[in-house]
Amino acid sequence: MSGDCDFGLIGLAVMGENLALNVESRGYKVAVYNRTTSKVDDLMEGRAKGKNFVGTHTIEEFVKSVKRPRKLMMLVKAGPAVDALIEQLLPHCEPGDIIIDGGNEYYLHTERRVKEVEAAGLLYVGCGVSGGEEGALKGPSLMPGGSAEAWPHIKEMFQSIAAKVGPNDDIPCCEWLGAGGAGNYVKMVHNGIEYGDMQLICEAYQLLHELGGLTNDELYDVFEAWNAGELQSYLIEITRDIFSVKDEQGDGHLVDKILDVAGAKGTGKWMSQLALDLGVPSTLVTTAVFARGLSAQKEARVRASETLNGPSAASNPEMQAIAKSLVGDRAEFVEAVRQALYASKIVSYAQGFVQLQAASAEHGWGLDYGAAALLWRGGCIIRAQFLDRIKEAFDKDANLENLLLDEYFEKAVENAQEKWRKVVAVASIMGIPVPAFSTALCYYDGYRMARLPANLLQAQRDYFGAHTYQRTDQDGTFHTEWIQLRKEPKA
Ligand code: NBP
Repeated sequence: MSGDCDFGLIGLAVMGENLALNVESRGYKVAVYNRTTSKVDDLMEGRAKGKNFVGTHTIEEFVKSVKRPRKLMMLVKAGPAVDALIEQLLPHCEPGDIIIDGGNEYYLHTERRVKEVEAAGLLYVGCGVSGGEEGALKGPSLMPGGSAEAWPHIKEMFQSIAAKVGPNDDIPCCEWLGAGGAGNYVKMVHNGIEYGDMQLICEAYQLLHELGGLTNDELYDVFEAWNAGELQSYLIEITRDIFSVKDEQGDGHLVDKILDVAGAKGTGKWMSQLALDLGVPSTLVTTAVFARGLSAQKEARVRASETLNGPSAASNPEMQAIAKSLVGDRAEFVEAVRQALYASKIVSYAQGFVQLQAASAEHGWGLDYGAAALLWRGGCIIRAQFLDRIKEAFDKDANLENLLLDEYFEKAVENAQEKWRKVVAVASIMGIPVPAFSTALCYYDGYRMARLPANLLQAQRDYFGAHTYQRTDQDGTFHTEWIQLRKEPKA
């Protein structure tokens, strides 16, 4: 038996409730269920009143109220809750039904669930959802992957509820990404890039505020100007807004009253861990994760600040003169920081796509990188104008090895690098930590070096552990008895 709903949604917390309303607003009839069933009643009596919804109080009633092949989406806490729900859904579902998980799930869980659910004759989709509560309601970025057969069934509905971009606002930020956990992986990299972007903006803020002496009102103007150019993005826009908000409980701006301890939910850490597993240097996200970790050691930092000294640059006229000669006057400094931010951001995205390529190769997903860039163009937290350029780069060359090799980005970094280097140098001279600006620059310099000092590293490994090495002038694997050949030490 099946009902007449086009779609079913489980999980009526912020994301689920708003997504259900979004789907209904596009002309679909929606069944809803929540473990705590009073939330179903609250929705039916509240925001869903008079709309095309069916509220259900058991999983069986929920499943039976949806048309076959059923499209049943979960937006619940990731992890065991999803496994528990799949177990409850399966006995009531029928072959061909589609179970969709919209949570921030670890991609390997989705890889496993695709196999388990397909073995039961159903289809399974792990769909990254980005854009928070507002995105879920008005148009999120959707990143689906899993059982490919499910895509034709959900495509129209998912593309209709997704954010739209393009000159006519008609290109949906929702495309099929690939098999298994591809959708969750792309969402995880999105979140990791978000970590990098936020850290870069925070470093720009500290430089402008502490070195440049800009007030919150001046920072507002700077971020407003930046948002009108190549840095245009949601994160720059909300940062601008933050500098305008006054503290309702006292004097001054709210941002100055907020404790400098950053929280994290873990997707940045996943991306860093997986980068290490793949052996790809995603240094921006890793640095951003560590920067949040250092911020969380607030009490230790306060103690250390009473003991550890930095350069006396702030009070040293000679150092200040060097800094000034590097970055010029205030306007030039602001522009230099903008260029450092832009170049570092390009490196961050380049690293994200390299990691996606490595993961896709390992799992055989056949990821479409241009599509991933397009999905991030609207609806999500990292939405930014320059994602159009990334899409264009992958449209030109689907197998582009690194974004930095695309002509547009190559030139952009080349144009920015002089100022970028000066900003990192000045920060170092003045004792201001810019871990993300610096690691981005180190990656750029390391990546463009035909020869790195790893020759010496290989010699060290062979010396102490007989790990062998290869030569530049001959094929084969070599080992040297370094102690026998070395110069006798004096002592
Ligand atoms: P939460 O992540 O806070 O989850 C709350 C929902 O999960 C409630 O409906 C709750 O039911 C249900 N739930 C739990 Br907890 N354990 C359950 C179980 N064992 N069986 C059935 N249901 C269970 O909600 P959210 O913030 O709306 O996020 C939903 C998903 O979307 C998460 O994976 C999240 O990571 C992801 N996401 C969130 C955002 C965001 O901005 N919040 C953005 C993008 C993605 P109950 O009412 O009975 O407790």
